[in-house]
Amino acid sequence: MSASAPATPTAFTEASLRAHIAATPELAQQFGGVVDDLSVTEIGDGNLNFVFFVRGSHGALAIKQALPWSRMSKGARALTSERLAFETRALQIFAEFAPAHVPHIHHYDAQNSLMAQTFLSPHIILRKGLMAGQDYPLLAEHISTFLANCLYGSSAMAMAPARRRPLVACFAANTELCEITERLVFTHPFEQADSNRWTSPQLDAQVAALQANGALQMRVRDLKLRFLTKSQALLHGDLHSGSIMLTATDTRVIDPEFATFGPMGFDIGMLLGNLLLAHFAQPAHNSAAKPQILHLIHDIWQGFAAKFRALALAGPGLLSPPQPDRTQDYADLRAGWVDAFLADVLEDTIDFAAIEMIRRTIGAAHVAEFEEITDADLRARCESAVLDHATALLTRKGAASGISVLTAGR
Ligand code: SR1
Ligand code: MG
Repeated sequence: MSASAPATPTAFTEASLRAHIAATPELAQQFGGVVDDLSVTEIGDGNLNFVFFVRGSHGALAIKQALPWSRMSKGARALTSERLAFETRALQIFAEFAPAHVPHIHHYDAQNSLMAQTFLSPHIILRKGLMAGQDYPLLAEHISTFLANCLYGSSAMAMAPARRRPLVACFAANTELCEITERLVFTHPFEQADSNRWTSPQLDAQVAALQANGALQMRVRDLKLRFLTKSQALLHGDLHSGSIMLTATDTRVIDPEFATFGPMGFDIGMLLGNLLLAHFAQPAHNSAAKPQILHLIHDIWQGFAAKFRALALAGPGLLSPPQPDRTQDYADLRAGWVDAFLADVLEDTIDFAAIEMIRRTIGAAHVAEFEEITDADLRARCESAVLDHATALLTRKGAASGISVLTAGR
């Protein structure tokens, strides 16, 4: 695939998008050809793009437009519209491996940098559900399936090199979005940068100590190197709890515009790190922290590991025994190999979860769980615990005994 650069797209307004849909048969047919009664509302609340909810009497769509600048900069910061091509391609690949857990793409238009996908309803963003104290009994099952299927399916264990090499090259060109991650996740929070912000003055001394911690600094550099070079699988690239929409029975992963090939533990760790952030913020939102989120973290990892292991051992793939009739001879060796592989993914998962927790606390991009705490002292107490826990994780010694390392002491 070539994620070709679109011509400079014009920003749609609600009115001009309605006219564009009426004039575009591929879009109009999604509404049964009935376009007179379309209501169009801009509902996006992310950092980068515009999202329109289009509803008619015969259908509904979510239409995303990626302009050549980031939404949060209001036009000041240039950003290639090509990100929507990467998002579209990633969603198409994820749909091959986990069709039940991504929205369906109905239309992609590179010229206008516009993509139409299923309007997910009555789904809400996971982060908002967790903040409202919702429990999601099927989330771990669903998201561990998404992770295992997509990470294994796009790995060199499963995907033929002739298909995979061009894909790796294609997504390696998602340079601008990856640069945001390299800067905002791995670099700025660990140095003095204008974009950093934290609850001040309460956290000033703790941030100074964290940035002066040599062991932590070296681990962060090592993690950045792993992100840059360990091309294990096609990553979503920004799998936080704002990138999942769900109901009690249905879970969909959205917004993979940061997609690139990278270490499997990056996606898993970003998700688990955001769940831990939700847990650490609970004292400010509820009277007492509830254990559901910690159970969720355990269940997601255990589900992922079990499903990944089953996929890798079932083959066909890299781990297939050399001769079908020798399967038994290799059974233990193959199982041991997968377990060692998963132990390495676990180390990455813990590390990337910890770095995500730090960057969401002292970097440029924070999370609603903390942003909505109005009592600065209470917010700082919760955030201080985040920084302590994440620093301990990143400077831990020895191999992790299991996912419980991530939630120890909580
Ligand atoms: C400029 S974008 C800031 C952050 O929002 C996205 O969701 C990514 O997490 C990015 O780091
Ligand atoms: Mg996003």
